[in-house]
Amino acid sequence: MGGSRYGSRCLIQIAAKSLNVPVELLSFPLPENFAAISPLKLVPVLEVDGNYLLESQVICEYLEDLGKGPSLRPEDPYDCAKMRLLIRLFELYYDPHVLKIYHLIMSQQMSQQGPTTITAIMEDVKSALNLIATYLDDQQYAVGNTLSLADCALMPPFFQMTMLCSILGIDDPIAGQKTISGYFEKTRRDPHVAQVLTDMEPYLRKLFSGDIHASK
Ligand SMILES: N[C@@H](CCC(=O)N[C@@H](CS)C(=O)NCC(=O)O)C(=O)O
Repeated sequence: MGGSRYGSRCLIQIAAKSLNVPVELLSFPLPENFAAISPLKLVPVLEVDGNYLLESQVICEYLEDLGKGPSLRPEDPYDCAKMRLLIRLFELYYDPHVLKIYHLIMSQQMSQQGPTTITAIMEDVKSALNLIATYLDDQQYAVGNTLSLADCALMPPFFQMTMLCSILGIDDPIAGQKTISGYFEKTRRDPHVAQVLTDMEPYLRKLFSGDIHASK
C-alpha cells in the first residue's frame, strides 16, 4: 500500500541493501481476495518461492538473514538488542495509540468527536515518544552512526505523524520532543530514508485530506 508506514520500513531496507525485490504498491482499500495472500489483510507481504511472509519486522529480519548488501543489524550484540528494543517500544507503546487516530479519520467521525479525542490520544503518544527517546543514541542514526532496522521502523511513522499534524493544523509531538525531533531531522538526511519519505508524501496527503478538511 503506497504510503504505508510498515511497508515503507521494508522499502528503506530494500533500497539501502540494493536488493532486487520487485515491489507492488496496492491501493486502499486492499482487494477482497488479498485474504488469500494474508489472513491479516495487512501489508507488507513478501512472496518467497510461492509462500507468503507477513509482518514487516519478520520480512526485514528474513531479508537480513539472506546476507546480501550492507547489514542493517549492528554487529555489537548490545547495540543490536537496543535496535530491537526501539522497534518493540514503537510497536507496543507508540503505534497502538496512533492507530486510534487513523481509525477515527477513516471512520469519518472527525467532525463530531475528532479534535477532543485526538488531544487525549496525543498525551499517550507523547509519553511513548519520551520512552523511545530514552534509548535513542545522540548520533546520526537511532543506534550509532549507521542506518539500522530501527531507523527503517521509526522514520516512516514519525514522518506520517508530522504530515498528519501539518494537515490537521495541530501541534506535532515529533517536533515537540527534542531528542526525537533531533533524531528525525538527522536521519531524514540519509538518502534512502529521504527517498522513501518523499514517495510516501502524496499518498499520505490523499489519505489524510477529505475528512480532515470537513472537520475544520
Ligand atoms: N504488524 C503489521 C502491521 C501492518 C499494517 O498495519 N499495515 C497497514 C498499512 S500501514 C495495512 O495494511 N492496512 C490495511 C487496512 O487497514 O485495510 C506489520 O508489521 O506488517
